[in-house]
Amino acid sequence: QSGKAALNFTPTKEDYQKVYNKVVELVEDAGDYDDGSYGPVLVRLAWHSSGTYDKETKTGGSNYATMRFEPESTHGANAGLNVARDLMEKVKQEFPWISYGDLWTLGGVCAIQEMSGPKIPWRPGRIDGFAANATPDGRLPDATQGADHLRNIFYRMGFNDQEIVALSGAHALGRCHPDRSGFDGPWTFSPTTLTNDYYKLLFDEKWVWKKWNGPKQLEDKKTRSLMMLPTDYVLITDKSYKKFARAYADNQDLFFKDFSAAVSRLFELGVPESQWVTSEPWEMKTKEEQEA
Ligand code: DDH
Repeated sequence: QSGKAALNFTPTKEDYQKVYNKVVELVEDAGDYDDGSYGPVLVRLAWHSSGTYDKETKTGGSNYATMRFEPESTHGANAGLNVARDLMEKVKQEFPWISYGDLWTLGGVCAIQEMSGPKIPWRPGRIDGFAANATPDGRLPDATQGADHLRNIFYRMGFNDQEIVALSGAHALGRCHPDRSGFDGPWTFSPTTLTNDYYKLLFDEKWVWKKWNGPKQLEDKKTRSLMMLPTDYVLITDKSYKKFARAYADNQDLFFKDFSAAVSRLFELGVPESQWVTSEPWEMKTKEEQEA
């Protein structure tokens, strides 16, 4: 269907900017969802649609948007992402020519930029795949595990330790939901604004195991209102991760620069070079820039 649309319509950067603006509008219209925004869950959708990539077999990644299909849509790690997919479906109705992979990753870019994050260079070219392209369960990180597990998962995507730490800073955004992951609570006091607070809090607060019936997670001793997953906490216990976490805690500009580069690459995983419509990724304009 999208192939047919592509025959008589070649979208330009301005057309994609319209899609971006529609996402902004829908997020605004949606009102006070969760901590006040659908932004975080849109970032998570873009990440989970990309983070299935395996560089050895060149399978997974954002190209085919296979999370539309069962069983990938019902994988434990994707619990709750139907909320984000349903919101993006409203965008798709207005812009039927865009592929789901482009739509979801652009939604993530939009959410990060509009939540005060850095520009995330992005380009279109993903195509809709089939259920047969879906990846097996277990490719996304398991929050109950440790440093080695993180390396296994992210090295498989082609990332190094520095990039693992930079990407994890996305947890400045959003929260854990007991009915989705089983974990509970936000990582920072400003879950709809991207900052380097995630790293600062890791170092500055005293983290203790939460006493509850849920899965093992940490809480800050002072307010008991913030949380860290076991996989977050290893960023300051593992020697290699720790030096990057320290650098990001001390310098938000450095975090933004490295986060932007790593996320841009993350969202492109699994897309063959020949599919890109431009060799240079674009910087989409924020709502604020367009109003200026
Ligand atoms: Fe994450 N993440 N994530 N995460 N993530 C959760 C929520 C959010 C892990 C586990 C969880 C990244 C890395 C990891 C976001 C972005 C990113 C939740 C809670 C769990 C559990 C889900 C729920 O209950 O609703 C683990 C483990 C890792 C890891 O090992 C590194 C990365 C790389 C990103 C990224 O975007 C680059 C965001 C945003 C959320 C908040 C979602 C929401 O609805 O709010």
